[in-house]
Order: sequence, then C-alpha cells, then structure tokens
Amino acid sequence: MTKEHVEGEFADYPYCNSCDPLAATFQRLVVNGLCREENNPYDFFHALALSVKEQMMHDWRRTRYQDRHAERKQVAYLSLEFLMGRALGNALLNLDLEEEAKQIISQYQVNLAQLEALEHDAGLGNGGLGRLAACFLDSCACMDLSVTGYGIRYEYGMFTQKIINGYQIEQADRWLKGGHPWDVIAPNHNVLVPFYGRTGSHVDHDGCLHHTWVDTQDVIAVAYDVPVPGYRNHRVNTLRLWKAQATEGFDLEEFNQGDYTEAVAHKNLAEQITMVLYPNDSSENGKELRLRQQYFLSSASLQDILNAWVRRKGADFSEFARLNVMQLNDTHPAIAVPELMRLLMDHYSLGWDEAWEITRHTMAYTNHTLLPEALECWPVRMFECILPRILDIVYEINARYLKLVAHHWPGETDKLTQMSIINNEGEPSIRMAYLAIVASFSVNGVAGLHTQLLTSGLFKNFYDLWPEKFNNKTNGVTPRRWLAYSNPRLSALLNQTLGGQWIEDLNQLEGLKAFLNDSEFLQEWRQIKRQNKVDLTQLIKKECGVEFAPDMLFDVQVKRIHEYKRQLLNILHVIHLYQEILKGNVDNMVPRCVLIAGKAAPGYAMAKLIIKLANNVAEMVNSEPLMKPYLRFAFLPNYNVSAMEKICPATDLSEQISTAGKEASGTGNMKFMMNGALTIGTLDGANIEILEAVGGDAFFLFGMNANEVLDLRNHYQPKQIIAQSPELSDVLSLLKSGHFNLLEPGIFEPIINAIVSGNDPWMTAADFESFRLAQQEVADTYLDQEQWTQLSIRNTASSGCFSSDATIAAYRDEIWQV
Ligand code: B1H
Repeated sequence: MTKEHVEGEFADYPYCNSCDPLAATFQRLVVNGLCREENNPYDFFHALALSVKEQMMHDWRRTRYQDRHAERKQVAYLSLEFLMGRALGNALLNLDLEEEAKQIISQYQVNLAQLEALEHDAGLGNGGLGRLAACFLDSCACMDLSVTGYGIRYEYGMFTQKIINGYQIEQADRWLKGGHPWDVIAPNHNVLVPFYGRTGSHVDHDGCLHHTWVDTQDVIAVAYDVPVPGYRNHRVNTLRLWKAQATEGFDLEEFNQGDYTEAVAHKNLAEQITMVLYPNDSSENGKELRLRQQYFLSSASLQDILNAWVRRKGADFSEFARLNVMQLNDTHPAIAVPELMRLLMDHYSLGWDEAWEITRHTMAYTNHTLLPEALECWPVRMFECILPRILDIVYEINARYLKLVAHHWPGETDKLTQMSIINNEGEPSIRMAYLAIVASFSVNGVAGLHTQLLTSGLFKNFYDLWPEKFNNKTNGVTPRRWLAYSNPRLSALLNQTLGGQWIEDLNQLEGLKAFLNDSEFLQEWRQIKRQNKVDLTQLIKKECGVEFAPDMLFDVQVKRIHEYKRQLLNILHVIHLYQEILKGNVDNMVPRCVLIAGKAAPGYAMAKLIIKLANNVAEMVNSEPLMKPYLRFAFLPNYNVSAMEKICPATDLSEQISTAGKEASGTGNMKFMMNGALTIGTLDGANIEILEAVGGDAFFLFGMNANEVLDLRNHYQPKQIIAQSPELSDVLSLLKSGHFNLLEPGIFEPIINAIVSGNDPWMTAADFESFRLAQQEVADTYLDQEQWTQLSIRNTASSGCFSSDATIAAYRDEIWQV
C-alpha cells in the first residue's frame, strides 16, 4: 500500500500527516541533550527508539480514529501476560526503517546491533502463554485487524535468573529503570476499580430493585499505551497496559485525621497491585494479590471498552455484542464475566437477561493447559471480602445455569455437583474454567490433541451440553520476529530464492522444496546454519564459559523448567553419552553440544534441583578432557525472548520431549522448525501437527503416546524398566554414587527417588530407552550432512501452517467473525 493510497482512502481523517524524517527527529533528540554524556550508547538507543515511535504516531492515531468510526467488530485480547521482548528491531523491520537507521547511527561509532542489544526485554510474561499473546498482537496488526491487547504494566517483569554454584538465584527485573521509550500515558482513559466494601440494594422511583456495592476502596487504573505496528501496512494497533495508582480521595481521609503513615501504607497497598508478575508457569498459586491483579485488569479493560461504546452510541447496548468480542487468554481474566454483568446492570441499569445475553455473546475463552495444578479455583471467602458484589453475580449465574444442567440431565444430581461453578467439597471455591465456559460462546484448545483431550476428558460434560462452543485453534508464532528478524542470513536467502512475500504468506516457503536437489543451494543453507552457530558459540562462551564448536551437532532444549517437560530425560541422556565416551565407545559418535536453558518457578523445589543437576553434570562433562572432541554441555542462564532470537537460528536439533498429553501445544517447537531444526519429540501438543506437516522421516519420534501414558499409569513399575536397560541402570548408578555432587552429598536423592518411584507421573524411565534409540538415529542421520540439510530445508519449507497469521485467520473467521 502506498502512502497516497492510505491518505486517499481516509481522506476524512482530520489530523495533519506531517512527520520529520527519522534522521531529523534523531538529530534533534541527540542535539537537544538526550545524549547527556558524549557518545553514551544507551542514550543513542533511547533517541532512536523515540524517533521510531515518532514515525508511528500519525499512523497510530489514524488507526484509532478509523477503527472508532468504522462499524467493524472490535476485538479485545485480555491477558495477564504479554511477553513482548525487545521492540526496536521488530519496529524497524515492520516499518521498513532498518537501512535508514543503520545510516543514521553510522556517524557515531556504534552499530545498530549494539544499540538493539541495549534494550531491556519487556518480560511481562512467564513463557508460552505470554509469548503467544505477543505473537498474536503482531499478526493482528499485520492482518489489518482491529484488535487491542489489554494487560498489566508490571513494575517488575519475569525475574532475572542468575546461576550461582549451579543454583538458580532470582533477582528482581527492573526493566523500566532506564526509562521505557515506547509507551504513551493516556490519562484521559483512567478508570476507577473498586475493591472490598459491601453490597446493598435500593428501590428507585419506578419501583425497580437496584444492587449496589458501597464503601469500596477504589484504585485508579492508569492507561499506558504501547504501539503495535503492522508489517508495512500503516496500521498501528494498541497494547494498553494498566498501572495501579492510589486515589487521592482515600489517602486524604486518613491524612486529614492525621494518620500520615496509614495513608502512605494504603497508597502502597493500592499500588502493589501492578508491582510484580507472578512467576508461575502452569501452576496457580492462590494468592490474594493475584486475584486483585486479575480483577484490576478485567474491570479496567471492560470499563474502557464500555466507555468507548457509550461515547459513540450512548447507553444503547443492543448492538454491543455484534460489534465487540473479548478473547480471554486462559482463565486468568475470566473474572471479566461477572464484571461485565455488574457494569451493565449496576452502571447502565440493564436487566439480568439483557446483560446475560450480551455477556454470553461477547466472551470467548482459550484454555492453555490440562494440568490440574494450573486450574484456577478461588476460595469463596476471598471473593466475599475483596469482591462481594462479584460473588453475588457468580452465585446467580451458577443458579440459573444449574437449572439448565438439571433440565438436560433430569434426576442426575451428581451432574450438578460435578458441573457446578461453585465447588463445595472442602472449602467452597469458584472454578474459574467452568465460569468461563458457561459464559462464553467459544471455548478453544491450542493444538489438536489438546482440544481432543479437553472435550473427551476435563470438559467432557460441557462438551455434551454445548458441543457447538468447542473448537481447536492450533498455536502459531510470528514469522516477522522469529524468522525475518532473528535469522537475517536465512531471511536473505529466502528473499533471494522466493522473493519477499513469504514474510506475509508463510506457505510460500513450500517453494523451497524445488531446491532440495540443488547442491549449491544446500551448500548455502549449511553455511548459513554454520554461521549462526558461530554466533551462538560466542554467546555460550561469554555467558557460560563453555566452548561450543560450530561443526558439532547443536542439540537444544530451552523452555520453562518443569518435570512434565522432562529436562531430566535430556540430562540422563547426556550422562549416558558421558559414560559411553569414558568407556571409549566413540566409533561413529557424532560430536554434540547440548544446551539447556529455562527458568524454574521460585517455589518449585524439584525444578530448581533439576537446574542444579544440569549445571553439575555440565561441570563434570566440560572439565573432563576426554569429552572435548565429542560432548559439551551448557546451561545458559536467564533464558528470555532475546536469548531465543539467537538460539533458534543456530539449532540443529529441537528437543520437545514432554510426557505425552501434558504439553498443551508448545510454540518453541514451531520457532525451531521454521529455522530449519529437526525435532526429536513425543506425540504431544503441536508436535503431532509438526510431524504431520514435515513427514515422519524428518522427525525423530519416540516414547509413549497419550493413551499409553494413561494406560501405564496404574501399573507403572520403573524399577523393572530400569533393570531391563543396562544403559539406564548405569546412568542411575553413576548418579546415585554421588559422582556429580562430590561436595554436596545426597542432594540429588529427590530426583533419583522420583525416577524410581511408581508414582512418577512423568514416567521418565519409561521413555528413556526409546529416547536413547531416537538420539542414535539423530546421530546416524547427522553423519550424512547432505541428507540432514535436505531434512532441515523440508522443516522450514513445511512450517507455513505454524505462522500465527494462520492461527489468527482462524480466530478471525471462526470465533471473532469480523
Ligand atoms: C501454558 C500456562 C500458564 N499453559 C498458569 N498454561 C500461569 C498457567 O501464571 N500462571 O498462573 C501462567 C501460564 N501456560 C502454556 O501455553 C502451555 O504450557 C504451552 O503448551 C502452550 O504452548 C502455551 C500457549 O498456548
């Protein structure tokens, strides 16, 4: 689209469209003293980021104006997490300003890559779920969809991980300390979010009963807007992040009574809400502050959406559901359901039925996990105290819905207990997933197997009741960040070979298959991977002091540390290779560099112990001279988005080895595939779809499938399995002998016990042999470099369906119906 075209089409847009060129803004900022010290690179970064934001301002404002005035459905993506990573490189790519930026800063003895590296990651998420939200925002902007992200502006994002003596140490992530050049405060969008207080009711002049929520302690939600630029299409969407601020009113009262400290303490209480991201991936933690975060986000976002509606349409909500949809990113913002009811009834005087019709036609819920420990249940007593009015509404929703259940299953009273939103076994609690399902017109899982397991297991009753609500939307990742930006060498080859259209239409990568027998092309492909490996080698040397070598096989597992993801299986395999090398069994052995990275939730002792084990094994492997030609092992600290940008272009083998049925989808698996890695994996999550897309000969499959895992569960006897595998027995004996923890005897006992216990839900021992054999097949394949390269090309060529553009197209057509 040309600039004239854009201006012509929106001729009625009332604002002027003038903006200095990037260079002029940059010069002005530098000269006007943003660069305080001579040649301080961070100041240059800041000036460049501000200049790039300036370039977006016109399109940003126009996008908002246009979306407001078009009778198009508006989508709100509600999420407690947006794992954005760095913004500069991505903005330069999407706005086509890379070359210009390079030019501008070439005068200052720094280069663009150095400046980009100074940007602090926006780590406002834990892992896959938060990064998915970020990829979706990119795709929505690129596909010209009017989608607003709503989230929380945490003062402290995902913690910084340090490794000291092999142990994970968490440090606060002060990501805003150098200033955040990207956001714009929008004070005219501030809203008040109520907490505590009590409910009441009154009858108005017309005899109507009204419910009230009084004596509340209100917190101001301040809007911080972050621009989300589309790919060269002049659309700039908004990510609106809320920050909590104490109201002056409630401070003042106590202040006037002379209680200064109480007043300040209360201020802190309010502002605590957006202080820190909860660092749990796949487990809820039930803290009151977390509930306050969830309500704060949900209420502020819905008030914002309703305010915008009322400004345009007045208090007529008859068209609201046709023109609005809220996508709930897991149950974390599911409290938006009763909150929308409350706002419509208590603020805009709608009746229950009218409010419910609107709610159940605007809410859509995405489930991201089957793990029972991650399913949110809030104690009723917590709601009673913090959100009394919301609790009333939840009770009413439940009562009306249970009538429907009773009608559908006459006489089956246990259905009522099983399906009730309120769980009365033990301490009464609210099942947030049930609340979300009852109120949503769409419920989706994030990969084929995951959705199938939802409808046949966890949510089976609901599927029987409302089959039409359920659908699958397999995850995807944005090819802008994860291929075009992260892998410039490969990207250049793709442009040269296929033209530049693949960036917006990833299925065009299929065209690579025409070059599978072109030896020159294969050679180039190999060279690019090798260069990327050289780059990663430098990072590993710097961060871990371990020397990777670019001609060895790069075998990589990076993701949150969790027992179900089975980093342990990977470590056991490394120990096995170590033993083979010590024994001299090295004929045909393929030299390998194994990399593990990831954070453990601070309260998850077993995950932290797995990190310690990885570090101790790495220490032994890397310090044994015999290993050097064959095996290196590193644990890279502080895995985050920008680390993945360097890791995925350099990976040969992607480890996706979770216990089948446990990983809902996975998205790292897709980034690796796109960048030409081969996968070793189980039939879990989106691995299944990757296998289908690329073909069985280009995927190293091993292990039990989800049904076999279930079947084995009740008669699992790892001791027998271990006895039948001399390799696994040897590995466990060495581990038991204390070989890897000479100075800290006994520390790995919990790990050994977990593996040999019949209670191990992740069944590490059961899949070891199959994993070891698959790894041997990997090695055999890698020996034939030509074949490996062909398989690598086929992986990239087949990755088109894992673009988040494809995923978003399906959300758009099948859920949002915009
Ligand atoms: C996923 C979470 C998650 N599923 C609770 N569930 C959280 C649960 O802070 N909490 O309380 C945070 C995150 N995260 C991941 O979502 C799945 O494990 C992946 O398999 C999936 O690819 C990803 C995106 O759908």
